[in-house]
Amino acid sequence: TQARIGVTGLAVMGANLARNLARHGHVVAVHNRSRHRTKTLVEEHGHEGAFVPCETPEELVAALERPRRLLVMVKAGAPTDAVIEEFAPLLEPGDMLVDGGNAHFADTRRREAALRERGIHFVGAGVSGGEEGALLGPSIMPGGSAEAYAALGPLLEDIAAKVDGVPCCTHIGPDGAGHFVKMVHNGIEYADMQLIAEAYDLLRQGLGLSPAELAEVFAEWDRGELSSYLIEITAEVLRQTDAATGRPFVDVVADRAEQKGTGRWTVQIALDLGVPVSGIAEAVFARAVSGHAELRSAARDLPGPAAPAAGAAGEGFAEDVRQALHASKIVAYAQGFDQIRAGSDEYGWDVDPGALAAIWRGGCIIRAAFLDRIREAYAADPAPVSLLLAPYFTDALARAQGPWRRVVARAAELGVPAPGFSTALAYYDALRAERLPAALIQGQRDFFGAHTYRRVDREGAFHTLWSGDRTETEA
Ligand code: NBP
Repeated sequence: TQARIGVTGLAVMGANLARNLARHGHVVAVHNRSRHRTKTLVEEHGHEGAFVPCETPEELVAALERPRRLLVMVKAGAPTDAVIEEFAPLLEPGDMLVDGGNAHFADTRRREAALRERGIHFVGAGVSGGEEGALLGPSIMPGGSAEAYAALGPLLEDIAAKVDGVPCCTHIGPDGAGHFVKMVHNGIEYADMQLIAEAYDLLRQGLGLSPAELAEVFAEWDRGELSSYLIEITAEVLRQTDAATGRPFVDVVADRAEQKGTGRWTVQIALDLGVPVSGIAEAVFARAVSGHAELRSAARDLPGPAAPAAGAAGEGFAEDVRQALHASKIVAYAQGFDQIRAGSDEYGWDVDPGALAAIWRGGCIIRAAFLDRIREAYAADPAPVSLLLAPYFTDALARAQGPWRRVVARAAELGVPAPGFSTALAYYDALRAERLPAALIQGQRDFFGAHTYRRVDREGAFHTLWSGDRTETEA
C-alpha cells in the first residue's frame, strides 16, 4: 500500500504528528536524516498504526500515493531550506510540501514562490500545542493554495484538536498567511503569559500570599471568564514543590525568561506594519529585562518604596487584579488581531479572523473560553474597527474601569513592575482621548525640521517660520 502522507523530521514534533496521523488510521511513511530516529519511532510506536519506515528521501517519495503529501518537521531556518532542496527535485507537479515548523512567514513566502515555479504546492502550516498537542490534537494554521488545502485539509482536520466537534484547523490564506498568524499567536501567548505573571507578582507582593495559596486563586479564576490553559497551568506550576529543597518550585527557578524568537518577530513585523502591539512588545521587553543579570544586579539598590508589608494591598485586591488581568488581556488580544488584519491587508491574504479565533479555542497554548467570545464578536461584525468595540468586551472593560486603574496605581505605589497592565491601560486611554499630545509633537517636528503640520480647521499642510517672524505659511 502507498502511504497517504509522509513525514520527514522525526524529533519530538514530527514523531508525534506521525503517530497522531497513524492513530487516525492513515498510512504514514516516516523518514529522518539520522536513521536512528526512524527506527526508534517504529520500534516504540509501530503498534499504534501503519508506518512505512524509509531510509532515504527517494524511498520516502516512492512510498507516497499521488499527488504526494509530504510534511517537513525539521528545525526552522537553514535546515528547512536544505530539506526542501533535497526533496523538491524528487517531487512532481501537483505534489504538496508542507512545512509545519516555526518558519518566519517571509521565508514561507519566498519558498512558496520558488516551489510554485516548479509546480509544487508549498504549504506553510503553523502548528501550536507543543509536543502533547502534536500527539493528541494541535491547532493547525495552514497557508498555501486553496487547491492544496482541498487535498490536505481532511487529513489535517482529522488530527487537529476538536472543540464542540469542530476541528481546530482551517485554511488561513495564501503563501505566508499560516505562518504569519502562528507568529502572532505566539506573540499573544507572550502577552498573556506576561499579564498572568504580573498578576501573580502583584498578589504575592501586595497580599503576601504563598505560591500554594496563589495556586488556589488561579484555580478559582480558571472556573470563570479567565478560564484558559495558561491559567490552569499557572495554578499547577504554583502548586509544585521542589523535591530537593522543599521550597515552592517557583522560588527555586532562576527568574530569567528565555525566548526562541517568535514574540520578537511579531513585534518587529508590527513595527514595519505600524500596528501598536504594545502588550506583546512589553512582554518581549520584560523577558529581555529579566535576562539582564548584570544590569539588574547593579541597579538593585536604586531608591524605591519599601517592600510592602504582607497584606498591605488590602481587601478586594485579588478581585481587582483579576479584573485588571481580564481588561489587559482584552487589549492584548485586540492588538494581536489588529496585526493579523494589517498583515492580511498588506499581503492580500483575506484572513478570516473569526475562523482563526475558532481554531485557537482548542489545541494551542492560548486556548481559552475567551476565544469563543472573540469568535462571537466577529460573527456579529466581521470587520470591527477594534475588538474593544464588540459589546461583550466593551462591557467587560466598563466593569473593569475601577479595578484596572486601582491596580496600575497600586503597582506603582508598591514598586511592583506591571508593564503589561500599564501599557494596556495607556493604550486604552489613548484610544479614548479626545485630544492626544501628538499635536505638540507635530509642533516640535515642525520647529526643528520644518516637517509641516495639519490644522484642525483647514485643509492643507502648514509650516511656521520658527526662526523668523513665526508667521504661518502654507506648505
Ligand atoms: P527540532 O527543531 O529540534 O529539529 C530537529 C529535527 O530537524 C531533527 O529531525 C533533525 O534531524 C532535523 N534536521 C536538522 Br536540525 N537539520 C537538518 C538538515 N540539514 N537536514 C535534515 N534534517 C535536519 O525539532 P522539534 O522540536 O521536533 O521541532 C520541529 C519543528 O517544529 C521546528 O521548526 C519547531 O520550531 C517547530 N515547533 C516546535 C514546537 C515544540 O513545542 N517543540 C511547537 C510547534 C512548532 P536529525 O535527527 O538528523 O538531527
